[in-house]
Amino acid sequence: MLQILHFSDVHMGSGFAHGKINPETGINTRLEDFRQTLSACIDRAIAEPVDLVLFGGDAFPDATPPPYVHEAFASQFRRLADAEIPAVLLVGNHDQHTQGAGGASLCIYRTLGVPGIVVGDRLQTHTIQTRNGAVQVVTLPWLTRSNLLTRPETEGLSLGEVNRLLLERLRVALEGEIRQLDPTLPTVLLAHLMVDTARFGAERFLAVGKGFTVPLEFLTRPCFDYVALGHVHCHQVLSHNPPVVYPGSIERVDFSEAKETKGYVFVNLAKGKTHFEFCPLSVRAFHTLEVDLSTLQTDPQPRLMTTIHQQDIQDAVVRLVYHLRPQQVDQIDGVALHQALAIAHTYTIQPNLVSQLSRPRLPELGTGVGIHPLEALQAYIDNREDLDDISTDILTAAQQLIAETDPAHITISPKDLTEIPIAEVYETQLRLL
Ligand SMILES: [Mn+2]
Repeated sequence: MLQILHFSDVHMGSGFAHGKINPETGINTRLEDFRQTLSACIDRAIAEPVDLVLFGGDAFPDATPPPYVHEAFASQFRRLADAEIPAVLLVGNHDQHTQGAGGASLCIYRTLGVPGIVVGDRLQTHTIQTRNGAVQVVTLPWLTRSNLLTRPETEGLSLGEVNRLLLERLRVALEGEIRQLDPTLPTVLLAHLMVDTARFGAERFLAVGKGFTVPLEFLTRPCFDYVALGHVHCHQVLSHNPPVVYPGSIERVDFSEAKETKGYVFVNLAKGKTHFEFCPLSVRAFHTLEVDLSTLQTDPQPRLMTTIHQQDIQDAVVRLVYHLRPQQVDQIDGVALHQALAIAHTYTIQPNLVSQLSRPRLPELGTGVGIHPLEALQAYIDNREDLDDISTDILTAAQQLIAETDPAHITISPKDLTEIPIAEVYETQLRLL
């Protein structure tokens, strides 16, 4: 049996806006947080000691981090090399440089020949000797179309067609790797990708209609005893046989990850009977304190202070969002807010003036199970006297547009109309992944 420590998505050097300069070191406190959390992972690896460390990709926000950020990452892997624990560093999308092969930020480890460190920047099988025997690690870095396709092959194709072609190539290439595996050795697939069944925070499918995703059945092959993933920041287990696991990011990169537990995965690898355990890391808390004061007829300040005191914000990254009417602005005691928030690690205050002109949602749009776009438009026009003159033209034009589209795709459900804030989170997360 082999012991493996698997973590991913370190993103060292990101989220500086949520930190402050440490006056003693001159370094942003969020870099110190990330370094400390990565160090906690490496501590565990050395304390055991494990036989192998797997890093699932996305070391930095981009492929050209400043030297001190590079150094913060490298100094932790140096500890593994000193302890003679082999490690595989997989290349994620944030690690790739646009300028050709070998451009990934992590390739420097191979160039320097750091003992025991393997860089996974292509689909390849590495047989690694550990103190408890050999293990095969198939590395599958973030795929772009240039990895498996040539320009003439993709010319004139839609994005969907390119993705289908890319998947077909991946299927063949992966099959080629699988066929030459030694069936007597324990085997891990280490991949940085979006699986079609991956979810995050708001329990929505991440993958729907968003770029290149890989079907889960590509990964759940009996030849793999464990599938170590990277890319999605929210820890999740996609399959148990074999285990297919996203450990998630090790630190909160921004507020969209406020509610997620961060950690790494400890794996006991054995042919056909792998066990794993998610191990939470103690990381800095993020809290959004939000209150609507605009409906209050009394002094809004006590409600605002109660909102702050309800949450344990000591040493947390905090954002206070309050909604108020323009007439209430003078009733807010800004000095008291700053005093109450001072125990936070960092904080931002976002007052949000509620416009007197904004209309409440039309009740007609909030009821029923699915509403036809024409009905929705009719309800809108009925509530806009200024559109009376052109209402017939609008409806006629809408009917023509709808006639040109497949009606199955354009029914608006009340759910869609209420999910705008989640959609914002969704966009934020996709940008980070
Ligand atoms: Mn990624």
